Amino acid sequence: MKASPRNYDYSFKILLAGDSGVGKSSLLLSFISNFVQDISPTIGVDFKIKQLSVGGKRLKLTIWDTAGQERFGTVISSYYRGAHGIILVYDVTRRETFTNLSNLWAKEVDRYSTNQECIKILVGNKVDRDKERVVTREEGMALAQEHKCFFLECSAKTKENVQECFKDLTLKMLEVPSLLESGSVDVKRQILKQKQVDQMPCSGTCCSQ
Ligand SMILES: Nc1nc2c(ncn2[C@@H]2O[C@H](COP(=O)(O)OP(=O)(O)OP(=O)(O)O)[C@@H](O)[C@H]2O)c(=O)[nH]1
Ligand SMILES: [Mg+2]
Repeated sequence: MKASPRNYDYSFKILLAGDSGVGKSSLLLSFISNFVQDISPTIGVDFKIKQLSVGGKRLKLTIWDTAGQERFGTVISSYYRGAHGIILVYDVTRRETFTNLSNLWAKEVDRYSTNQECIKILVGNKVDRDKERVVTREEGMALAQEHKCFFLECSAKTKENVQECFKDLTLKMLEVPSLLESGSVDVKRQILKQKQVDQMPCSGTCCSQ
């Protein structure tokens, strides 16, 4: 058996953070599939893989999603470890989700993320509920500037700016040499692993002639 051809140039780990109910899983689902549905709160940690081409590069994105509530210490550090990109999400209709980003989430990111140059994007979700909006775009932009994040407002429900969110993030990651280096190390590791599997002596009857 031959090693499977390498079908991506970089492998990146992206994660979603923010309060419960802000729409992290909905954003992920909206990005991954065309199907937008009402979903239940996340329990534990989940991840999805998406391959796409951005800026002429073939990327494999592993996007991690976890519960905004009830998280456990040991899980948190492995969740953040090695992340190349972090999406910090708040709900534009719930101010506490916005203030918690500074009070809680940004601190957690600083404490646990291991890539000094990882790219962060602040996302104000649920802009389709404009009448209920309590956090202005200007406030979002100011917070993003304070925490050295990029900024975007979007709606997982209408899909407005969802593709852009992930695309902008990956484009920025592709500009950072240290992230490219660790992203391609991961690719090399995967190829090596595949080769080792392919070279393993066959234990079945297929080679016994
Ligand atoms: N109107 C509107 N509702 C949304 C949007 N995004 C998510 N929702 C709804 O908000 C609720 C919470 O969404 P989730 O995606 O489960 O939120 P979460 O951040 O993953 O929550 P946890 O898993 O508990 O951390 C669901 O009822 C979604 O349908 C949006 O852009 N617009
Ligand atoms: Mg969720």
